[in-house]
Amino acid sequence: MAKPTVPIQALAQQYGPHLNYAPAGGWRAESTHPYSLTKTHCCFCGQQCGIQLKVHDNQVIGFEPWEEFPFNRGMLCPKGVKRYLQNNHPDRLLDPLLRSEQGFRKATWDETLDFTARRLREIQERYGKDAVAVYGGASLSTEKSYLVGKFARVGLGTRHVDYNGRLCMVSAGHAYKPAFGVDRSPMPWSDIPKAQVLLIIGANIGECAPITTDYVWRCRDNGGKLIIADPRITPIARNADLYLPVRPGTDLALLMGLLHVVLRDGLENRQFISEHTSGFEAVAEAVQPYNPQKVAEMTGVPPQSIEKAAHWFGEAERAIALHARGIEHQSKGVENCAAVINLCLATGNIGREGAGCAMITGQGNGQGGREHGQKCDQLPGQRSIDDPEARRHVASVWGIPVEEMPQKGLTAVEIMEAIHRGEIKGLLSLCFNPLVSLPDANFTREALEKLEFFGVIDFFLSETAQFADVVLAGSLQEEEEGLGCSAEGRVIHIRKAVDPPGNARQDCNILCDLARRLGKGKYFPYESTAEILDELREASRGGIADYYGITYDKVDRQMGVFWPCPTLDHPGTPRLMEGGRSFHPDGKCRFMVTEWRESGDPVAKDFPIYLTTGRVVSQYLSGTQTRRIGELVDQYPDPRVEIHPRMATAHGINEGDWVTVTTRRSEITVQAMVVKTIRPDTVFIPYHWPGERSANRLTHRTLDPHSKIPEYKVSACRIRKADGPPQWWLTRSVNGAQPPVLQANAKERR
Ligand SMILES: Nc1nc2c(c(=O)[nH]1)N[C@H]1C(S)=C(S)[C@@H](COP(=O)(O)OP(=O)(O)OC[C@H]3O[C@@H](n4cnc5c(=O)[nH]c(N)nc54)[C@H](O)[C@@H]3O)O[C@H]1N2
Ligand SMILES: Nc1nc2c(c(=O)[nH]1)N[C@H]1C(S)=C(S)[C@@H](COP(=O)(O)OP(=O)(O)OC[C@H]3O[C@@H](n4cnc5c(=O)[nH]c(N)nc54)[C@H](O)[C@@H]3O)O[C@H]1N2
Ligand code: SF4
Ligand SMILES: [Mo]
Repeated sequence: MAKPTVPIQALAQQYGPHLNYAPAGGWRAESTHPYSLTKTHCCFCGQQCGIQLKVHDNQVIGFEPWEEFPFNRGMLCPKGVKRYLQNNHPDRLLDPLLRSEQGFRKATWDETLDFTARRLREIQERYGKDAVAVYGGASLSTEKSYLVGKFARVGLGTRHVDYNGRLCMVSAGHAYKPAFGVDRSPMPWSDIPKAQVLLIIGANIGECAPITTDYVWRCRDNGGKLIIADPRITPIARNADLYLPVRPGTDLALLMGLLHVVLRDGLENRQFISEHTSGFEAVAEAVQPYNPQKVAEMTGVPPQSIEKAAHWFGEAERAIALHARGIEHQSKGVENCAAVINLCLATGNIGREGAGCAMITGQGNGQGGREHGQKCDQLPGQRSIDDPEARRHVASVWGIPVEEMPQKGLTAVEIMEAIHRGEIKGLLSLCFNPLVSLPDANFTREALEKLEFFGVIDFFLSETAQFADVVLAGSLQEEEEGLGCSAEGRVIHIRKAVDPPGNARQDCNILCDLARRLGKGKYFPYESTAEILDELREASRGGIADYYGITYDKVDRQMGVFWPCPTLDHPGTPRLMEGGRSFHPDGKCRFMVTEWRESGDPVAKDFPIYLTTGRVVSQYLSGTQTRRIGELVDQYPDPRVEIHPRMATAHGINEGDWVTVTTRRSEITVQAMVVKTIRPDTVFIPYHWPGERSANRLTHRTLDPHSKIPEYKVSACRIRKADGPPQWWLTRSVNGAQPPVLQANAKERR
């Protein structure tokens, strides 16, 4: 089907690119009517803070803290206190939309679902089953993400199903799984305050895991020392005992250097190494050349700081290393994580109170969403899709012949590349906004334009959804019952507070209805998410992420259950590998050899500056949700480029000047934020915006060879002072600062 090149449709013009802002205090004045409170969780990041939503007349009208929930004890960050403004937002999609000559038009469910099923079937008949792909997401509840995997493999029979966690959590998983046999934080967060040394590498905890800050401060109050490695002096780094200003993309050398010093000075734990690990000798040999002098040259971290960090970590009885996307969003993301693990294994810091390593999971259900089969290489229970026994087990739970279980498919970025090559012709996407979040956005845009059929399930018309043929109006987190799993491995209960508004439907209901129209209804007979959970419990039974013993009731009673939880009377497992025993059959933890290599977009004469990208506290991911909330937008309205004063002076740039940042792919023009808190050879741009404000126009598609994560954290760029404001700024609104607010309010539109 021919697509307009710039698919700005009638409704798209109404909804975007200028989004509606929710005013302070919500869309309606605080109700004086009685309200009820629903204990649930924040829909945003992987901390999954407990919160109580205030409900009146089937609408979420506010919140109250949930003081008893042990993880956050009532605390919330700036996004958490505004999350309630979405349920009733005037941009909510209240009906399914169908693309017509004039743009999108409202349509009925029968029309849109029949059309979707027909187009998917036609494409599969013409080009084969694998010509369609499914994208899922890790903001979905665990039941929904289980359903996405089953829908793709049974409903459509395609092998191509993957999710947005491929941009997020996979480097950690691809290191932890081979090292420990399990992909989960090995320790609960309550271990953090007990550590004597905390190494935080590539994680902006203050802005991205705000409640974890509290655990870090408690560690320091107990006398713990804090080491931070980041090219930027992030808020938490300002209070560090030792700051390591690592050059983007060079963490592997730093981590190998730390292990070098530990081994050189005999700080390793020989007993732990011999009793609980394998592969030590090869790693010891690999780090041999990484002496502090050499590492200092590679990373920009002074040799004395490398020595000091290694000694603090190696001499501590209890040390913890925490990491996030700063080291994982690299073409050697997996090896960076492996190097963190090697350091902890060599010093015996695993499986004990106050000791260990952990990835700080990013997305709301970033943990639960990577356990039950929406990944291309995975079946429920964190089972490998290549494992014949796992295939047999899951096929029998699903009631399909094992030969019909599709094999491993492509990963998220590879799916977009296959679409660009014309190999994948149809895409169904939920909970993913790839136009904003994938690297090299111009490429993504070209790919989306080539799709013969594109269906999206979302509750807002995201930038990506504007390319769709159908948009199915789905549900917010609080509109459907389910489980999630937080960064520390705690399974939590997302309670349904309200029904979806208007004619919007629950995501599970949409997927099951679609499966029926594809002739696969008998595999999707569920009347409730509890029934999906029951099937998931069976499907995961005996697997690594064993949920058999987890029920909604038990999660409520215990305020969360840490998996694995193999039986109904099992209390759950807060700390994994207690005593050093891994999940591998031999019980050993495995060292992994790591090897240095350059990043995929190296700095050179024409592009001499490092560009790194990431987040700010007030915005969330691709911004479809938080760019619609006024008070959050006011905190940081548009992307800016952080530049060190020395680099700014060299380029004649002052605070607030317009700066054009150019990479080998493209350029964007944003305002300068001149700060002393960044390395003088590096600039930083947050990525939460679309179009001409999109940092992902600049990034590149180099992937880590194992995890297939893009290298968002390292690009090469040059900068110049722009002549004046860019087009996006000049045309953004009448008064230059505030996008226009749509007149109609939610009530009128219903
Ligand atoms: N406010 C807010 N919070 C969020 C999110 C959000 O969008 N907004 N998203 C959630 C999600 S999905 C995720 S994945 C997490 C992400 O959480 P984080 O990983 O903490 O956040 P990022 O900003 O992506 O990057 C972290 C840090 O890496 C640093 N960095 C950049 N390059 C390098 C490098 O080469 N080496 C090292 N060591 N550090 C480097 C950056 O300066 C930054 O401070 O946050 C979660 N929480
Ligand atoms: N340059 C650069 N790019 C990055 C990163 C970076 O650091 N730098 N970080 C990467 C990371 S870590 C991540 S996690 C990705 C995130 O990238 P995306 O996953 O694309 O971002 P989201 O904003 O979560 O998009 C999710 C979409 O799903 C919708 N949605 C949310 N919850 C639900 C739900 O329950 N049901 C349905 N149907 N829809 C829902 C939202 O409205 C939104 O439109 O971005 C990646 N991109
Ligand atoms: S820290 Fe994360 S989960 Fe907690 S309130 Fe903030 S965004 Fe929500
Ligand atoms: Mo993420």
